[in-house]
Amino acid sequence: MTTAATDRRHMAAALALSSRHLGRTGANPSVGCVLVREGRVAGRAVTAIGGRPHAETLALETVGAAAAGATAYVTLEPCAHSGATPSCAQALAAAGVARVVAACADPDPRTAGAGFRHLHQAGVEVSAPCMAQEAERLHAGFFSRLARARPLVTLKLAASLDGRVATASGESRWITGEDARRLGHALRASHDAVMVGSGTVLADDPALTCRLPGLAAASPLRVVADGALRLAPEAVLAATASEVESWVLTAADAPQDRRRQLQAQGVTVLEVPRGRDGRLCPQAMLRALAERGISRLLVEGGPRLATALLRAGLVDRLAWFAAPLALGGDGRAALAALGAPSLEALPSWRLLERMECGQDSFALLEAA
Ligand code: AOF
Ligand code: ZN
Repeated sequence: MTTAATDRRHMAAALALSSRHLGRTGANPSVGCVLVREGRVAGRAVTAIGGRPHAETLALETVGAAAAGATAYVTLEPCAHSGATPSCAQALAAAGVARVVAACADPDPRTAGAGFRHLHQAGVEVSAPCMAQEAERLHAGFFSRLARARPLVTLKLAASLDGRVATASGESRWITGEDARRLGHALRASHDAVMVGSGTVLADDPALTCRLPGLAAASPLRVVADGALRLAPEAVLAATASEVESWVLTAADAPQDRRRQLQAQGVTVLEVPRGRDGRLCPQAMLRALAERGISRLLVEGGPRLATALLRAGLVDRLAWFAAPLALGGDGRAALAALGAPSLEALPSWRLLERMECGQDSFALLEAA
């Protein structure tokens, strides 16, 4: 096998590892690291849950002295900043790693090339990029937060074949089946936060947690976009705020007594300016989340919030479940008017993944 092919094989393993802790490493990207010595995998690790320790530190710990002469495959440039512990670039060099293959550079200003420079100066051979496109997809949330000051936004929709989410009377449980719901919960686990509009909270009183066996701790933080602060203290999201974090994005003119009541229950209330249409400004909502470390945001509806984000061009990915059911024109549409004057004016989507999910079908698309 050529060096390039071997590098890709090990990098693919590092990328797979990195995907395991997506949405669980706080403001830190989930990085994968594979240590290879004499053609054999000697150790591997992914950034710890919560974001620390970093992947390289953990992988080096698993191999001890055997790191000498090894090649490290990392999905991101090793960090260059040291604090309580040495930087990953320092740690790799100090352990005697001979070569580092990195998928892509780290845009964090504390690293941004300094990790590579340090390795180089320490006599470690550096090869990068390697499978950069795949790595950029995995680290897209982290990159988005740093470069655009907003999280990567994935809009999840579960609709009938004709794009309806409820009957005319509002009945929506359950349009998609058990398998689709399980995948929906796995999606939650791989995101830092899940957001809904206040209409959805009033209609469904959702918990928005991950209820897959063994993955309850992977539940994302919950966010409600709620300009008028309609979230009732009795709502599940408010009542369980001490167990799983709940944040409410609201306007400065929201009722003070309701705000105090929710805060007393442990709900974090954040103020966001209104846009010209009187609704919470979508850009400002995302900025507020990014400022607090949210890199991967899953939006679960309802139609108003989904439409506002789409109209503002703020949806990066669509996670679309389609159920084998037609609800007809009197059913409630998944999306409200997008106001596009022509087909060309609408965003187009590139298919990343498609799969069957019991009776339903699932497609993951990214903005083209
Ligand atoms: C690595 N390996 O596994 C990760 C890295 O807050 P700190 O000190 O943990 O630093 C966070 C930064 O470290 C983050 O912004 C990103 O640049 C880098 N993440 N680096 O070498 C890792 N997760
Ligand atoms: Zn590091």
